[in-house]
Amino acid sequence: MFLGGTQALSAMTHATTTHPDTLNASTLTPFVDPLPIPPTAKSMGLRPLPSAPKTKVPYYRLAAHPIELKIHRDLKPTHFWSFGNSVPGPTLEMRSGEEILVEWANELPQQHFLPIDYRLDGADHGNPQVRIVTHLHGGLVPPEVDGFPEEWFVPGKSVIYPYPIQQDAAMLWYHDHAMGINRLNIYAGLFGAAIVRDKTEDALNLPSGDYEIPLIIFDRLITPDGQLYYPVSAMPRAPWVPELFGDAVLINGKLFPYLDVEPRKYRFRVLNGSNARFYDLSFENGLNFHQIGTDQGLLPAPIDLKRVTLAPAERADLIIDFSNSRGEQIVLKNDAVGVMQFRVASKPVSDNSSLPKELRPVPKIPESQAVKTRLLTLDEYTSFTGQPVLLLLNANYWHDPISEKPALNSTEIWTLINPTDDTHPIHLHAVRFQILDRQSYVPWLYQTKREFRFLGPRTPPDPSEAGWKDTASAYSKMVTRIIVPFNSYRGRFVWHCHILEHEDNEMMRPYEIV
Ligand SMILES: [Cu+2]
Repeated sequence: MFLGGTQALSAMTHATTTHPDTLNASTLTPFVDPLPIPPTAKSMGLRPLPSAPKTKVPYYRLAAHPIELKIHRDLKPTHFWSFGNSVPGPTLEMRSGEEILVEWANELPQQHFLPIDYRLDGADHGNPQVRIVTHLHGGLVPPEVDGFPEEWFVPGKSVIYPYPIQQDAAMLWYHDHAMGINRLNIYAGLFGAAIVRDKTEDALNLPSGDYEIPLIIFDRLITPDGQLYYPVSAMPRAPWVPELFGDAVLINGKLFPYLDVEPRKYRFRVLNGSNARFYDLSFENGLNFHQIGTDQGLLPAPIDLKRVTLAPAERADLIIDFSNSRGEQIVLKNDAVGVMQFRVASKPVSDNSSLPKELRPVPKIPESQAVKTRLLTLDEYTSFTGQPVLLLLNANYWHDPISEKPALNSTEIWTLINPTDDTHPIHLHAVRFQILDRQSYVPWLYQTKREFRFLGPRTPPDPSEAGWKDTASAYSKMVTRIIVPFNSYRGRFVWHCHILEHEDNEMMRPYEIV
């Protein structure tokens, strides 16, 4: 059994229950809007690299600004913030070994349109309301271009980040990372896909061009007049809520879209861009997914799945073969709810693309390679009414001194100890890693006596997450071990929970590769 489904449910136990001011998305007619495909970002010519002025590389400019977007035929346009004219913003196409320059600009208004909690670190009164800084999630890039949460900038300003991409082909994504308001900025629409390609992938003859499509899934709460609604707590001076769950599940910016497909193989690059929701995707008719990749690129071989489970920020690279479904209309479900429809044409087509048996070797990192094991707890603190009020990593606040200082080119095991009722998707910047195993344990014994009593054997990762990862689900009441080679760059980065409400309320820590 794959734990994702049940564990995902436990992550929802703190969901704020009713939102009288929001629309019930299930009352909208499904499958009346075609799936939008975010445009590819266009380079604005070549520019010299700041570090090597004789070298000119493609230059892009992505400016955050307000837009209005139709998310459903029967809704008025919705106000978003975007790095383009769509949400998600334009897709950045990159090749391993080729550097690019991206200017991230802030052309937003001075006032935020979502509820800021001024108690949160970084969002304090005195700081400007509107601040952005972009992180390339999964990008193995130097600290000065990683988008450190405190290196935000205000409307009218911009930064130019050179990205020296030298990593395996993978689907990355860019998103805002501004301290204390990250959950609001991403909710507002400040994110998009970034695809890295390389020669190994080229040689595989996977479906490409019109047959390779990103599916970026994110949930929102929508008011009856079609606007984004972000809930607040019952306490006016502490509006933070522990998780955001919306009943409106958007794919590439549309609610319940449909996609006309030919009866052949397609490659879908699926990203969970939600604040807190886990997805459990399946086809109503039982069609298979062939998963070929994880967060950080290709798996050693395709695996066949009936369900695909994704925590916030996780990606799945999927091949879906519609060749035996001519003339059918196939609904993609999340849990029991249909979220998208594929309309398969009836006329047969020729398909020259491949689903190779072997993709890219992913050598397992031996545990013996690790020079250090860190025990790190994931902590949640609740009020007297049982409401979560604060989340920490290893009982440390953001501003506590840096405690994790792995050496450059060393390998470590990070043991994530989760006594809470939630699954926390843990993301480390600047590295890729492998999941070693998970094991049930007795939380109170560890919390009181620092003793481990295990309730079962170590379970290896599910085949769907047994490749290179940058985000791993640390399941409730379990110990999750990851093995991490710190072989990118020296400097200060962050690691955090990718439930954005947790991250904004102290479940994020700096770490330093030394
Ligand atoms: Cu969390």
